[in-house]
Amino acid sequence: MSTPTIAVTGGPTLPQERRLVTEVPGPRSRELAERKSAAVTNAVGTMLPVYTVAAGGGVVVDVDGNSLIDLGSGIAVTSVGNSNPRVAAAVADQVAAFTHTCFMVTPYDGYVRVAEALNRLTPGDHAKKSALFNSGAEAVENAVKIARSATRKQAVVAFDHGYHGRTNLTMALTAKSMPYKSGFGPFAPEVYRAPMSYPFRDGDVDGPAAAHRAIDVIEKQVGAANLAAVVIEPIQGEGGFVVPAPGFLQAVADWCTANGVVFIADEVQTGFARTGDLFACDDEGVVPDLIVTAKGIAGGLPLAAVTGRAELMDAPHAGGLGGTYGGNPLACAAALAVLEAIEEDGLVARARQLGTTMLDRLRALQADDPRIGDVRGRGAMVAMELVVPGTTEPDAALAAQVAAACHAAGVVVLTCGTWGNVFRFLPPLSMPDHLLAEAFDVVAEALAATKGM
Ligand code: PLZ
Repeated sequence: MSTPTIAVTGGPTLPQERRLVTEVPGPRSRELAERKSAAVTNAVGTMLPVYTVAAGGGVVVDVDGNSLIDLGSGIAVTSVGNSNPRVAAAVADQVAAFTHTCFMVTPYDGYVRVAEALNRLTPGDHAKKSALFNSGAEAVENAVKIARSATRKQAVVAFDHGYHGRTNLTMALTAKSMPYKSGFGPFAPEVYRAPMSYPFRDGDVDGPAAAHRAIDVIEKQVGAANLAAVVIEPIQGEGGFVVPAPGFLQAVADWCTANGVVFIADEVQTGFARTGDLFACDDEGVVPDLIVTAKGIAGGLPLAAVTGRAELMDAPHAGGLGGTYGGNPLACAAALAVLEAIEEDGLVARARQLGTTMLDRLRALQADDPRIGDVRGRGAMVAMELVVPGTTEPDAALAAQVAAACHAAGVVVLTCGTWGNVFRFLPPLSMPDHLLAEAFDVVAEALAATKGM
């Protein structure tokens, strides 16, 4: 039987197959892991220490020659596929032309074109402007700077289970202490937390009621008069792929509009076709004042953006925003190629298809496995929450055990969630059907193997 292959420009042609030639991790990876632990701070962890030499389509190939199925996309980054040929070619051309000038010194049109594209594609048809940065956290920080500058107010509200980054302000915005915050304080002041809509754990509280609950906390504990911005992930990522109940986001956004508060959607993880729309806010037609994007925007090159209402974006003084590398020409070239790939390869529709396949599969598993408390997600951003049967008590140990079994069998899976008990699936949108099916066979076997243990 012939194995489908994918041509990776400038790189190898990668057979689209799961192939294990050693244990995982193999001897070469283990040797590199030893060097890593001598040379790299232990504070930077590695989830699955197989050292990568190539990746593309739906696979990651390691130094030992193992080919693993990728259900993580480097945490929702390589949505168009790793080393997507279009992206690889665009970046190669740009490297040959020039690698950096600093947009604040002598600018270039790649930056402007990315800004134009974001202004056009993000939710809402009002006048928009953009600014480019390097990482999700940096962009979230800048969105808050813009909101504070525009409103002349200081307080910021984030939500339970929220994740926004690891810099000082974004640590403050992030909910979970370990591993993100513990021991790293003091944190930025004027950050407050409101309750999220979390249908699996919320009983009968519907979207509008959950919004009412959050708004009540905000009004009583912060006050709209002091509040510059509300920052929210329309589907939470690190916090557990929490999809708020319908109506929640819109009600919070409406309250912000009525109260002179900037509604900031953090679409760092959900953006660029991942959820089966170009942006997760599109699903319910929610129009944020500012939208923060990163990850999937540039196929793995570091790029992030804040896009929003022109009058808000222009509020800070001239020269008030920037950075040496923000909107680097290589990253901009990659982003333009990513947008082309999303459109021409029909990746929004592909995300929906992958999502349907994954949800069907997980729901079938759930039907006779009470440890799968909840199956949820949208598009190619799907999760199962593992619990003690018949309860909502998180079972993180089971999640870790099943993940380890998947890794050993050559499938890259990630966990997440406040309690570490959520199994998340983020395949590249270039994932072929046969590999997705095989990966879920592995997940099913790993779950079955732990039954009754
Ligand atoms: N906002 C919604 O998901 C990054 C973090 C992994 P950076 N999520 C992955 C880790 O353990 O560090 C993320 C996100 C949302 C902001 C960020 C931050 O983006 O590019 O990692 O800074």
